Amino acid sequence: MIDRRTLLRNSGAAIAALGAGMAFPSLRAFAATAALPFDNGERPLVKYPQKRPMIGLTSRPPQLETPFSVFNKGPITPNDAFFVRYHLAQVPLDIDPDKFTVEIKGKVDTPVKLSLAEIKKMPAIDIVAVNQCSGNSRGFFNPRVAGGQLGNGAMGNARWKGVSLKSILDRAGVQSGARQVTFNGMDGPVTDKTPDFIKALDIDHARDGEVMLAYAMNGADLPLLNGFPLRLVVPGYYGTYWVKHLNEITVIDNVFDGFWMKTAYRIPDNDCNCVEPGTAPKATVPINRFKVRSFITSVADGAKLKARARITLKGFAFDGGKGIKDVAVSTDGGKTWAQARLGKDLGKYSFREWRMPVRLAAGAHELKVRATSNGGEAQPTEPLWNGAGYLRNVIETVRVTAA
Ligand SMILES: Nc1nc2c(c(=O)[nH]1)N[C@H]1C(S)=C(S)[C@@H](COP(=O)(O)O)O[C@H]1N2
Ligand SMILES: [Mo]
Repeated sequence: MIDRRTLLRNSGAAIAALGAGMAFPSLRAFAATAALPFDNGERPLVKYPQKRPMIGLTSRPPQLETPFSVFNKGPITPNDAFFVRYHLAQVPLDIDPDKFTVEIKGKVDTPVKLSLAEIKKMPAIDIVAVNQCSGNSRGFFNPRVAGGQLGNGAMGNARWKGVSLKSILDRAGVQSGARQVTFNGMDGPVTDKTPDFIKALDIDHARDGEVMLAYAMNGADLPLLNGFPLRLVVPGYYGTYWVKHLNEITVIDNVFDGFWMKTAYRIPDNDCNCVEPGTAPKATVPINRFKVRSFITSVADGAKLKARARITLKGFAFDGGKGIKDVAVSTDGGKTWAQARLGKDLGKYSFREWRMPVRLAAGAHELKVRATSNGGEAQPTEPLWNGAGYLRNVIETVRVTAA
């Protein structure tokens, strides 16, 4: 086994090489490409430290998508297949877990700097939760929008272990008048024209007992590119809040007005969080909880299946934290629907598997899947549009032929 220090040192060197514009050592060995099903969807399959070959979107900073076939293997996304998203090119490469500290400051009675060892001594919680980028599936937007043209692979589901943010805040003692908490990680911009990546949560949300500082993912240390050694986990909320390499937590008595809250990651402030394509919203709010979604993972678009054979369709659904009430499947383009059987419940923030046996007559079929949450939220039949390409959750369609 490679020890962690060697692994990290190697990871650092490999990523530094990329940053310097040099070819990544194993890149040549993975000359394969993947094709996402929209215009200009050809992507290289790239190999990064602690990751299997992933769909590469950018290399500076690294942005990697999970190959969709991974999601058919089970409801937990393996660490080496988990997607990666960064905004700023200065990714921290040399993190010594023995020297790492996270500072809690601002409107608190006792500002503290906690080491990883101290955090690991506190009572641990664990929770299975989906992390999904706001722009997951942006490449399917029509009309197209600016931003990373992602397929459906900027999401993943993991068991996170760490300490609740509440216990950390209690330890420092939140003062009266506190309104929000801000989160900053060790990565930074290359030039000071780019604003540092800092996110904020309302104080009540921060103290709900579920928002956590995670140091483990699926029973192992966080991979370097997923926030080693400590990241924020905000169950049910889009990935933008899940600050990686978290080392600075500040309690404030106002509403944070940094770029990544005030200007970026905002959605139309109306019932559908959508606008007429090509128009701008009147008012916006910070992006927040996941919209309900569901996918078919067992058959790919364009698949050829055996006519009249018993085939078990399979996939998963998730939402922003009410949990999945039911999943319905159509094999006739949405004319008729049947209930799928739900798999094991891993918690209200997790992927929920579903399966349904079908027999398809010879010919072309449009398979559709539609989830409803325990809160009554359903997926739209037509895609909703917003200028940032966020929140996609239209009912998915997979076209197959049976012969
Ligand atoms: N420090 C830091 N944390 C970050 C980001 C970042 O750029 N820097 N990006 C956020 C966004 S937008 C997403 S979608 C998630 C992605 O988490 P992952 O890379 O572990 O999949 O990280 C979030 N946390
Ligand atoms: Mo994101």
